[in-house]
Amino acid sequence: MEEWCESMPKVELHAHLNGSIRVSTLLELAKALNETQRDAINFSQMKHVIKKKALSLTEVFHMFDLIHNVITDHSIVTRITKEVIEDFASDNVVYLELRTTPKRNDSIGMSKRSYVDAVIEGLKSVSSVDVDFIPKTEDSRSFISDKCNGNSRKRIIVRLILSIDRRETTEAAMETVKLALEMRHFGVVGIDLSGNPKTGDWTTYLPALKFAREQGLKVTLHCGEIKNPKEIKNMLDFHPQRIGHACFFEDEHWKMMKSSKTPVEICLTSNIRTFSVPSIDVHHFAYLYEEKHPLVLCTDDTCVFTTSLSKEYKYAADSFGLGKWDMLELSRNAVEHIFADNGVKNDLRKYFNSVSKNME
Ligand code: 6MZ
Repeated sequence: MEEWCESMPKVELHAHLNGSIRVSTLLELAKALNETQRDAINFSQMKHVIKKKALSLTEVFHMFDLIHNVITDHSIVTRITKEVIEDFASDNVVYLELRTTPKRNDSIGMSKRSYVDAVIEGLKSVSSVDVDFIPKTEDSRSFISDKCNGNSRKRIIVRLILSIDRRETTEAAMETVKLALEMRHFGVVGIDLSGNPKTGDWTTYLPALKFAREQGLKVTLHCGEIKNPKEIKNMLDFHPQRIGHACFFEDEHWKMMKSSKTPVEICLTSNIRTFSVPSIDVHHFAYLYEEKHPLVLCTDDTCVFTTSLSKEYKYAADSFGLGKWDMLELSRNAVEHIFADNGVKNDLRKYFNSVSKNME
């Protein structure tokens, strides 16, 4: 099963760039920073957190602050983007929606725009695999069809989602949405709301999220990571294209979700390791899967949770008694919920069809 989950093509729709930084890179950058600026980072604390099996949400968000501290210039943003793409491609992810929060940091001359430019540089700089990130015109050659035709180089389609951090103001959230609109020709397809769920208020981000939707961007929301029934209801009332997590849902929320058929990005390891779900046998994956509700297995943060998309599939198979073909079907179904255009969707459908024939 492990080999099967590794070798089958996969679709990743919920991966945060900085949370997916390579562990070796994180340690290398932290060590270097520790040598030049002793106060900038607590290296031993970082090593300790990386090794921990279970992390409270507070510890997870502290970890993100530690990671953000090592991102001291644009070239590091470019490097980590490049490596994250390479890592997903080597795990046989054929379509990746990578999300990241555009960051302004005046002390290093970084604006939200220059941050996203550095991410795009990272996409361009991958050389070990072929990366498709520029949306094509309807009649252009299919990227993934080359793969069906026996091209042996690994290929990955990447689209970007810009995240609004819950610590941000309405103005900052709006700036991110405007940036996403400007960067559509570089494959930005949507907006995400994320960050510490204990922070901020839904009404702060609503104007920017509404604007994003009006302008044709897709929206996904971190929803129900903690118990907050009112916010969950407001988020579901907004009708986002997808939601992430859905851990603290009550009957009323499940009802709303079922009638709207909103796809759920499921991050098993993340939910278990942060205690958002007490144990895997009570994870809502089982309920949603049985109900045939649209769902997609995702990693969240491969570095922070020491996981990969193959591992998430293996975890689901082992925990819920699913077979190899169930896994491939789950992966294929994810294609229906991507934010990229129908051209990409059709190519991926064809690709999965040809792969499943070959795997028979
Ligand atoms: C909520 C999360 C998250 O944007 O700097 N992030 N937000 N819940 C989660 N699950 C535990 N995992 C990651 O990537 C890191 C940022 O993504 C959000 C947080 O805002 C975190 O700072 P970027 O690339």
